[in-house]
Amino acid sequence: MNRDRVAAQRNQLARIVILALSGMLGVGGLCLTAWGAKAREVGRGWRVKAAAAPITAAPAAAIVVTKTADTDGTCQSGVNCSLREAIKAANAQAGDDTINFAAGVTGTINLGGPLPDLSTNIEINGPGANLLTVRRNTGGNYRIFNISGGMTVKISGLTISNGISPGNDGDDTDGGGIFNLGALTLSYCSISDSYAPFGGGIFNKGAMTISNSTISGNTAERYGGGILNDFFSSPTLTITNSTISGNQTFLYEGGGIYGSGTLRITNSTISGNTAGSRNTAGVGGGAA
Ligand SMILES: [Ca+2]
Repeated sequence: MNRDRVAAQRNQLARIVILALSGMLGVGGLCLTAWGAKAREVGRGWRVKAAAAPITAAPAAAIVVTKTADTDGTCQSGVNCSLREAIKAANAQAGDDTINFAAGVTGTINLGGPLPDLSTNIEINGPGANLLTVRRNTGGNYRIFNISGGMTVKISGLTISNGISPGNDGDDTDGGGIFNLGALTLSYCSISDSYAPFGGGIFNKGAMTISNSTISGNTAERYGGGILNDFFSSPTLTITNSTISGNQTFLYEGGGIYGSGTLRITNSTISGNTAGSRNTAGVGGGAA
């Protein structure tokens, strides 16, 4: 049986199905999709034509980081570009962005100051949490990543470490490693050794998904040593295949996670977290 005959039989079959549906629904001029072809009533007969490919804008080329040095100049993608310069370039250019790392960009990015907020839709694809760390080094107290409201951000394959929330008032007290106002997906990441009064590792005020990641060794003075899902803004947090361990609060609940809003945890380990001495609600050190 040749291809033309197969196609003819499929078209005939599509016609029968469509006619049957048209009859059932009593609808003429019905448009249905069958076997990837769009059938349309034309006059008294049927014509089957291939569906046109959707028209989409070409995605911007990925910005490629080439070094661990935290320089603050202009990114020459794939040639001479730091993570800081790549984020600046992504924020400055229209459209969604992707940041990749050239082969051999491994070890530690020691930051000399806060990175620009992630204020564009962006995907940052690290080489692996065991291969590349981004950490606060000099330049005062700051978080590692701030995700602006309304942005869709994906971060994978990085260790994010040693962040400290920048101040003692309002949102500045929230989130030592990451402060999320957008839609953030973290995968294959490690968030470690960070500090804030609220949400030592992560403070989530948006929509957040964490998978295949480790949140460890973070400290909050008050609530949510590892993660605080904000009290007031009804955030959503979904955690799968991850480990929340060795985090602590000095004072109140949620050594590992303090979960208000919507919190879903599946197939994850929450262990060895401790909550503070004024934990009068008697909630354990894990998820509160
Ligand atoms: Ca952009």
